[in-house]
Amino acid sequence: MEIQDRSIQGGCTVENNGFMFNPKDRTLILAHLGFSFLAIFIGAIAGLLQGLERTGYISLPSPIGYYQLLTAHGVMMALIFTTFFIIGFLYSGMARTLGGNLQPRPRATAWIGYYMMVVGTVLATIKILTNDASVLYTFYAPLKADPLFYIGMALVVVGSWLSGFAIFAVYWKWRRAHKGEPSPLFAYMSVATMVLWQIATIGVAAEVVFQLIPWSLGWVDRINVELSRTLFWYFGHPLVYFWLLPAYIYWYVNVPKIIGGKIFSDSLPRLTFVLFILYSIPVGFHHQLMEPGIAPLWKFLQVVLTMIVVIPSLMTAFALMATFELAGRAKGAKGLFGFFRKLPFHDARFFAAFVGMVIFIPAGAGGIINASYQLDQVVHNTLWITGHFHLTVASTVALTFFAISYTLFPSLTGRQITPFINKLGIVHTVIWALGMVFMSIPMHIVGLLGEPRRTAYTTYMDHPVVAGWEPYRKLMGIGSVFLFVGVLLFLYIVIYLWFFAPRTGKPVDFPLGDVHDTGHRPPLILERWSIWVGLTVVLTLIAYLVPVANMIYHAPPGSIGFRSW
Ligand code: HAS
Repeated sequence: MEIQDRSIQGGCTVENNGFMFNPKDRTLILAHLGFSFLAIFIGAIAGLLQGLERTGYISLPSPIGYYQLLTAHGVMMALIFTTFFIIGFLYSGMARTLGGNLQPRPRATAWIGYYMMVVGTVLATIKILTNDASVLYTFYAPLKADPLFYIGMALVVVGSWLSGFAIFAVYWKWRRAHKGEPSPLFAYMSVATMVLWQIATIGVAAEVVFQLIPWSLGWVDRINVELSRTLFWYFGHPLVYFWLLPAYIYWYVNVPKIIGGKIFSDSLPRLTFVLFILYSIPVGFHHQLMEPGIAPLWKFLQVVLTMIVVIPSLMTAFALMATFELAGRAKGAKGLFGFFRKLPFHDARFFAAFVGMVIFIPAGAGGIINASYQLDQVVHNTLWITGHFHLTVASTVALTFFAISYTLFPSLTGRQITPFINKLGIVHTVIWALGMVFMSIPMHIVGLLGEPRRTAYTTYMDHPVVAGWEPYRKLMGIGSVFLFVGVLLFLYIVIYLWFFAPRTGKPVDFPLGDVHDTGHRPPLILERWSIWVGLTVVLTLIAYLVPVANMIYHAPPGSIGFRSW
């Protein structure tokens, strides 16, 4: 579409091509984002309290348990905030790029999905708050929660399937009307993200419906623990890419427009997303490298596949640098890295995402260490891993979601990013990054020194080894205070942009980059989903069929449930 107008708002260049969200889509998207903000708020309170308790600053009053707060923090942040936010963001891009709105039927499906997820979250939260489900966000058996917790989680998954179906329906309608044309990049990536999600969640749905719910209801006495963990991690690793891919969408599609550049290639991002679908699923064993009951051959195979799933991230790093360089050189940048100076670091919509990208470099390197089979023996189940996922999901992904909020809200609410709010967005990003530096670096170090994770605070009867961990614990506690302040600032910013900022008077576009013209159209085979889903099924069967069959046919008697809290 032609750009009709370009203006500066609060230090950010915003464009207007007359696009406005349909009010019904706007309500749907805002409902998802609003609920995700509620989740991040609850998750932050729980995070601060458990963080201070775990690092020895405070002692929790007796009815509140450390594991209870840790569960609330993990479920709210990792499962609920992310899922609601991602689905809202994907709807916004689908509406913007596929004809301007979601059609009534998919919209109705999306609402049903939303309500199912809300009811599921409420059920699970009640059970966490009553201390009947302190099983952490991975809900590993044989820890046994109240059945309503698992039923709540199942509702969240099924609700999210309906959201995926809504996205597929909008996409298919567009494809039928535009035969032979490649779909808009944002829409393509949204479909790929939801394809990955639908395949991945089959694992956790099977675990919850066939194992955890019957067992927690007392219909069966025992559970096959190894199988339940395998089904969880079949889901758990693609879950991390379900978090990452929307951030990549923003980096690939929105950031080029914000920096005044172009998308480097229309085909490369599509290929990266296809690679994520193929390789993010048959790799769950890299979370189970230290577990008995899985033959080393299968672990090794999945380690190799894990190394392959690193490649699309390396391709993304390359494409982003190319985008930055093209944009900088077009603005007259000189020298090898002069283009960096042309990037709009003063614009919170870019700055927050950029800091996320920079953090992803050491975070990704940490991931490769985890995946390196023997090295995992050193770091597995130590605080190193907690440091790893605070750098990945809680920094790279969260910072990009903050940037997305700053970009999306003016388009959704017709309100301006004022200079003050933009500056606050920058300050917020710096506070968040500092919080993660204080928290995640010490976590990595103390993890190498042997401090376990998923454990409450203890000095192990004043053991001298533990005395060496204390300074790192103190820093982690300070980090959690920074991050809590960061969440409060973020919530202040989005509430302001939602309800109080001055109105723009005219629509503010949701910025989408144009592709740098190379004269090449993306190959249409990338849009043949049956091929990619088929290959994914084949790869998954190769990686999982034999070991899972072994777990079932040579199953131990199974475990009764435990309530250790
Ligand atoms: Fe991970 C454990 C391996 C990525 C999240 N991971 C976890 C857990 C979580 C998690 C939550 O193999 C803990 C789960 C639990 O509770 O037990 N992870 C990897 C690997 C990658 C990886 C190989 N993880 C992620 C991402 C996550 C995430 C992404 C969330 C969003 N992870 C593991 C393993 C374990 C694990 C093991 C289990 C360990 C154990 O023992 O339990 C890779 O995908 C990483 C690839 C990334 C890169 C970086 C590319 C860099 C880019 C930025 C470019 C920057 C630019 C700016 C352009 C190769 C794209 C330039 C500017 C300049 C100034 C230079």
